Amino acid sequence: MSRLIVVSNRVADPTLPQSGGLAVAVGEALSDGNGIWFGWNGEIREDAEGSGVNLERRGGVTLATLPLSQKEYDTYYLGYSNRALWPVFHYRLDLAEFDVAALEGYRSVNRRFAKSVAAMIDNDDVVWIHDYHLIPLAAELRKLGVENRIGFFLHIPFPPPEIIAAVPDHAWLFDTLHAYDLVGFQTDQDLSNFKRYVEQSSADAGPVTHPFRNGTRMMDARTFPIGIDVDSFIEMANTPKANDRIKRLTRGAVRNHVIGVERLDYSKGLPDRFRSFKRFLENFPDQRKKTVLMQIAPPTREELVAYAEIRTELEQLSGAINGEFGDFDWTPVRYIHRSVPRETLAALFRGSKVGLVTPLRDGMNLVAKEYVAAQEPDDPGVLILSRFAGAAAEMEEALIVNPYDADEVAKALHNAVTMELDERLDRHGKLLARVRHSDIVSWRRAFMDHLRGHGQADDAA
Ligand code: GDG
Repeated sequence: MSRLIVVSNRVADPTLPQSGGLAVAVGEALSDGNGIWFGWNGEIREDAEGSGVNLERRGGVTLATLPLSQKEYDTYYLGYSNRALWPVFHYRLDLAEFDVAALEGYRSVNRRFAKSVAAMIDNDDVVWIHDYHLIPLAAELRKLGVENRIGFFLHIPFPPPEIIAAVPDHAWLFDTLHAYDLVGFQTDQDLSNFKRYVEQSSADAGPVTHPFRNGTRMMDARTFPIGIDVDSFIEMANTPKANDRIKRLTRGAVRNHVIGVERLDYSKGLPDRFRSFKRFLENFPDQRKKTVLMQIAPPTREELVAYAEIRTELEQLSGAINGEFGDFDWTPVRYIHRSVPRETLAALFRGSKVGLVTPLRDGMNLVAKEYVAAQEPDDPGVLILSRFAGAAAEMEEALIVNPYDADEVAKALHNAVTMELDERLDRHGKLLARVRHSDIVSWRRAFMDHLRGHGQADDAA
């Protein structure tokens, strides 16, 4: 039987609470099949480069993992993936650092992953590779003679070619995408940026046709907006324990709980969000003691300077807002720099009148979808969503804002906390229908159908 082999940078134990969107999505995508999830186990070991693949069975999934050496971690993971590609793909050339040794580490880990994956593949297996850490993996697999169907999904945005032009060796990197049978993006905008890039980099080949041609192989590129497991999230938000948490959250004088949840990453726009919340307190003094912003921001990539800086900035901002506006009986910003269990998140979403999701740039943003799913259908809260999240392309009944414009976000906050029930019901009903329509199952099915070659010809993106 044809198996699905998923490859991603990090393999997480699907039975433990995780905090990465990819981990959540892939764990759910594999749990109903005989799939294998291959990738790094999160360990750094000096003998890593000589070590074999460790196989174990967890929650219906076979995990095939290997460690990285310190040098691999520093170059492939921190250096190229997260100091160069992550900022560039999030339109932040100002934060990108390019380094030849980092690029070499990136290439060599992709080669090492390819050797291990090639050794596991049977003829009719299908391989699904995830995210920016592993762009050249299919090209490395092809070099080893792997002819299986291989797909790639980019979880983060694909920037315009004018931004990519600043990346040294970008032609090498993006040419390797042509080794895939299928390349998936979150939104039509990402796909169109990719098409423009291909067009501009093959100027003499004429306008790009769809699918893209590469020697004898045809690469198809399409949009597959990722979603969540809606029912399991609803269930999590409605347990007796969740009800108890919601009671504890909402028993004081504060009426308007505003919730934000994301890894502490500069792409998520947290300092701008705090400034917008401050503007809301300034512009709408009557809402002051009624409103609290709870921001949960677990640490991520702490070794990188840009992440240490944003942590300091947020601590200063939350302290300054609480110092200026807070009172003996009211703390306007509750900032939690720790990961919290998923069930607690679901309860906090349901107990909060406003979901404030304002990234400066985001591939999709699953938190926006989780917030909508968690709401009480008879008395739902309001989602405020950045126009720069991929999710904004679908979720048009949210209050869509420009996260750089503090006055606009402050106004949306006021609109949200004062919105009448009829309008909240109407918006929420439509949003929930959308979140259900493009959920995690439809995302995986659409991608796998296209990858296996059974996709609909007429739904080309
Ligand atoms: C990438 C792309 C794309 C957050 N804090 C905690 C926690 N989380 C969970 C959320 C959500 C997930 O992590 C985050 O997913 P996002 O989609 O919001 O963002 P990224 O991690 O940046 O994910 C993104 C995604 O991939 C999927 O393609 O949507 O654009 O950047 O599920 O609830 N979970 C727990 N504790 C926390 O403190 N348990």
